[in-house]
Amino acid sequence: MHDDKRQIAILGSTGSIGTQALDVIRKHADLFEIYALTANQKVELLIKQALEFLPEMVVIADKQKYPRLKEALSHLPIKVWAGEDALSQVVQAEPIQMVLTAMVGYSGLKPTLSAIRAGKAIALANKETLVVAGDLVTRLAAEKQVPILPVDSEHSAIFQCLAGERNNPIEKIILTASGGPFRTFSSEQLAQVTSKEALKHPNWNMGAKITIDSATLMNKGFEMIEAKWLFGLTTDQIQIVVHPQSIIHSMVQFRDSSIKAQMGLPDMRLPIQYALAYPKRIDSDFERLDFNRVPILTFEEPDKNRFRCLELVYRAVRKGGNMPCILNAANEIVVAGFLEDKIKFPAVSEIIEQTMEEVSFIASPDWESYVQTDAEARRKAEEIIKAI
Ligand code: MN3
Repeated sequence: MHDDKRQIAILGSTGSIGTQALDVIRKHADLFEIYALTANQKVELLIKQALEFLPEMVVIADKQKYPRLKEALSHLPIKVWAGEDALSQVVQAEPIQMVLTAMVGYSGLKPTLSAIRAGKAIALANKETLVVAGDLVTRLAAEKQVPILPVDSEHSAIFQCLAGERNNPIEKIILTASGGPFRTFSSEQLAQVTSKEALKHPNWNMGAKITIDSATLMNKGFEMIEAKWLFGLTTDQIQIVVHPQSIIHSMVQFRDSSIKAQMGLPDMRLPIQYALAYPKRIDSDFERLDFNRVPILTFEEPDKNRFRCLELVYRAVRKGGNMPCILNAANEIVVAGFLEDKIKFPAVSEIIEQTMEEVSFIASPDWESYVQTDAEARRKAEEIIKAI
């Protein structure tokens, strides 16, 4: 078979994380091999990637794009599948060693659980998976002894700070936030911002959904939940600090008061590469940080009044059960609405809050209840948007 190269499946290969992961893999063809690529709809890019990386299999979630994909790859021995269910099947293929989950939102949950069930190491870029069902996911991963390697830059930073600290408990973590494009805006200014302005992130180059989440600070709230599950922490052990330069990617404080930070220029390829090659550090030609050219690093407290989504995240976590799932579903709907300019910026948190109040609460949800909750919360949020 494929000698000793690490066999990788990428869920969401045409998105921002997926394409950056392929950049890393292209440069390290001696270490990694692509076994499977999947995309939601961008069929032309998927074809291009398949022709370059020659995976064993490709999946397009949007079934209407199947004929085009099939035809374009018909001269090659690549298996071509379509549909959501195929995503959960391909990740179980025997030779796959690691699955990079780079899909957007709730849709990443099911294939991630499927990959864990099959014992595949997870490079987790789909934070919504842990926001929605962190209990299910982490329990299953522990049971199957499957490592979940964070790709989110903050969580990768924390994970890197924990190297060599196996028996030293975390006192707290300091999760840094850039503050997004509207960090200095007043409430009045926030009421007028457009999706176009929100899509201009100051430091990080990311997909549309996460960029809007960064502008509302929902992303940081989600990352708080993600950290809670990944590192087994309480919310009291997680401090969010706004650090506009995005040089410190997060920190860990230990019980002797020592704080370790992981730093560098903001470049998602580093946390992607760290997860793919873990536990090894491998070469990179990424631009190096020169401290003589960073005049100042600043820190400030996040403002939960101007950025209400952050407050809603804490409320959802305190409540527990299916509440974070409701929060996530409502957020996916309002972000789509905001991107289509159907709603204004302040309505984002208002609609989420109303959805959280109106969807039925379940204290100990199982898989079925998560599926139902997600559907109900989406319906409710859509209804509220239509009524505006
Ligand atoms: Mn992040």
